[in-house]
Amino acid sequence: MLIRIPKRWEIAERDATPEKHYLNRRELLLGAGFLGAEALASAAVDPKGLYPAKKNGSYTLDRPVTEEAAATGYNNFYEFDPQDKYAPKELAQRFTISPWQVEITGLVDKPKVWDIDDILKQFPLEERLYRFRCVEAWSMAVPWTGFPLANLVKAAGPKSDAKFIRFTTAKKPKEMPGMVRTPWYPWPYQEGLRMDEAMHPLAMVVTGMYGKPLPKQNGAPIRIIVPWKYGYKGGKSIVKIEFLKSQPETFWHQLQSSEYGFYSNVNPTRSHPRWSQSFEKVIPTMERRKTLMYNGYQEVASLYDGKEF
Ligand SMILES: Nc1nc2c(c(=O)[nH]1)N[C@H]1C(S)=C(S)[C@@H](COP(=O)(O)O)O[C@H]1N2
Ligand SMILES: [Mo]
Repeated sequence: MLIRIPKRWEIAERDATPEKHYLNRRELLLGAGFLGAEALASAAVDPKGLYPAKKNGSYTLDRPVTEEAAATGYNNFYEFDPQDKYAPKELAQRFTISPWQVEITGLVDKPKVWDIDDILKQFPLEERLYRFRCVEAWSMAVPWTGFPLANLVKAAGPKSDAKFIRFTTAKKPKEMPGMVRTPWYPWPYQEGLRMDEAMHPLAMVVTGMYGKPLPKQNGAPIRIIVPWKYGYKGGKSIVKIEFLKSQPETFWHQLQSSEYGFYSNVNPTRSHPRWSQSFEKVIPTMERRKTLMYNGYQEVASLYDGKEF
């Protein structure tokens, strides 16, 4: 197995944690029996023939679509590996995603525990091309398959005092070796949006990419994508969606509140305390590009006053 030393630009969100907490990965992998996971890697299955979904031509790119192998082979999914972006692809393969349920709860008229199959039956899928920008400054462009988050919100019937939404992601330590290695992290990974952000037509519930069901390392079977925000706002492998009165605490904000705000809109003029955000590096070539305000999705500007963090 290749143990890779991250390049400088890859040193990232995880720096919130002192390096001494990291145990020797190889020892842990051996101990936990994770070597050989590669052999278990399997292609996503699509028994209902939902993919590829109809393309929505309104979403166009100013750059080429990222090669599928790069977008599905270079991941941030700390539950599987908090250090090595090439590792989740293998380590996530033994993660079980069937059966899968998503609980809708909190300030709603229609609380419900959805089975993933019923979500896929209820909400018509479409494909959209979106830019994607990680706070660490790498970026890509991906054909996501899913549906507007607003459709799920409307189906839940939010009460008038529901002002925020919290997304909770899977916590299955037996299948998530990175989570076991980092007990000091505030698991499960949680994220949140303000209600008007969640209702914006760009905010998406994603169940597939590249015309196929989501690979496990990209957040199967269901994740969120908010293309005008840094990538960490889009929780992977969602199990609960809660409607709340007040702004929820989030994973990265809890770890390092001075670096990761609740809003986290892509903004080239607001540097991260440890690096500039004015440029990005496009995976896999690491070609340098200027970062765009709101990642180029200017239509969201009216939701903000420009000072949000
Ligand atoms: N549950 C969970 N969701 C997560 C993360 C994570 O570690 N755990 N990482 C986030 C970060 S930092 C990014 S950049 C994106 C990466 O998504 P991708 O691997 O599909 O590109 O997922 C986000 N969602
Ligand atoms: Mo990220």
